[in-house]
Amino acid sequence: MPYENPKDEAGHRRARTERSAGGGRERLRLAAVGGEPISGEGDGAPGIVKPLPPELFIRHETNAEMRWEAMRDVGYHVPNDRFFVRSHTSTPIIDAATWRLELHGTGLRTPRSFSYEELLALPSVTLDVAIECAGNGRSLFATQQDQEVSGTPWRMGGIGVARWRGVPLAMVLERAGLTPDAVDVMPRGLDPDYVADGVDYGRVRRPIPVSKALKDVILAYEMNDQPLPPDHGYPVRLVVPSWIGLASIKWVGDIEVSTSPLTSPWNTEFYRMFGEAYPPEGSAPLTVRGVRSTFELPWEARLTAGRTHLLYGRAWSGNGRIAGVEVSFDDGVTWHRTQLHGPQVGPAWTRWHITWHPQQTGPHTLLSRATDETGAVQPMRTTPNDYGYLFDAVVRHPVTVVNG
Ligand SMILES: Nc1nc2c(c(=O)[nH]1)N[C@H]1C(S)=C(S)[C@@H](COP(=O)(O)O)O[C@H]1N2
Ligand SMILES: [Mo]
Repeated sequence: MPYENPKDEAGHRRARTERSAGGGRERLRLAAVGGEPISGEGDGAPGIVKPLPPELFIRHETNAEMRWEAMRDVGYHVPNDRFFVRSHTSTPIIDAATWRLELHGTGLRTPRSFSYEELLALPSVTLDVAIECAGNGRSLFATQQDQEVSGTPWRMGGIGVARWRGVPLAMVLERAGLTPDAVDVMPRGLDPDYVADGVDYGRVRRPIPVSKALKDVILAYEMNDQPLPPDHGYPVRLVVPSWIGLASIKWVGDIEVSTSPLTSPWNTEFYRMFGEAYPPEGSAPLTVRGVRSTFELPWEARLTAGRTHLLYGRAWSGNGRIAGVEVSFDDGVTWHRTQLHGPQVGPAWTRWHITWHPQQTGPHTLLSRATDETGAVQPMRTTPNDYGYLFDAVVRHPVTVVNG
């Protein structure tokens, strides 16, 4: 059964087109819808294999968001059992013994395929890289900016950093005779066709330019020293550093390499900015992610008054390393520099901490604001777009201070 989601991007895109055809400007009522665990389904979710205990995850239909408090006292990497899952349909169960990666297209002189064993036998690289969904933070358009956007209502847990091991995509492309005039590379997943609002968009796929493919992309077969878990792309997925998560195609089965530009619904209809601030055909396809930060605290954390609390968080940017993170306890009137600690890998993230000694009980809002090495800093407000992509504004984290 194809999975249909009335709030999904495809449905909204069609509705948007119909509305603009009719000249109407009214908004669809598609605001964030809670994000509480669905009761009565055990620990799983439709299409996801691994358990999703409610203390670690917030479920969103075929997706599961990491709870940030689950990262307190956890090291630099997100363990595989708590890494967020974003899947358009469901996790396919693939037998690595019969799986093959097919390389084909006009941009290859010697198209060929690789078995799992052949890939594992090639020289490997190991990289710490964040994967973050373009929709991470989407629900905050509604809660912070009073804007209704369509799509999965992620809070800030649509991100994770893992240590990925695999083969540089460049090596595999070279072995298939990449031609000098090749321009685009399109990996395609082996998960079921994405069907939404009665339209079959085919298998999840999205082209990346050859220049990016040769730069730092890997065909990963290990995640945190384990074979890739089924939900994260077993046996092999792409890991595309610094780009939106969609580019990191899971369960890759074939890669088309072309001497002419390639398209798919994922770079024409979805994963572009649409809306008032953008041209009618949308922005260019989304690539690099912006700068963001968050606290490793429960949403609506409870902290005791009259005590010093050590608050932790993380910050990340597709532009490179984090230069600094500031925190405000008084709604942005004053800002305090945090201390950065631990590894600071550009395409991954940076941990930070700061102390806070709250005196007054009651509701508080904590703000964190990161700056990256290019000088990009989180704004107080993100320019809206219809699908709620790339929310990069300072997050208003609700906290209640209670008597000890
Ligand atoms: N084949 C396939 N690859 C995919 C997807 C998918 O649905 N199918 N989802 C993409 C999106 S939108 C994101 S954000 C990341 C999520 O990776 P994760 O589930 O390992 O966290 O995978 C990407 N790769
Ligand atoms: Mo995504």
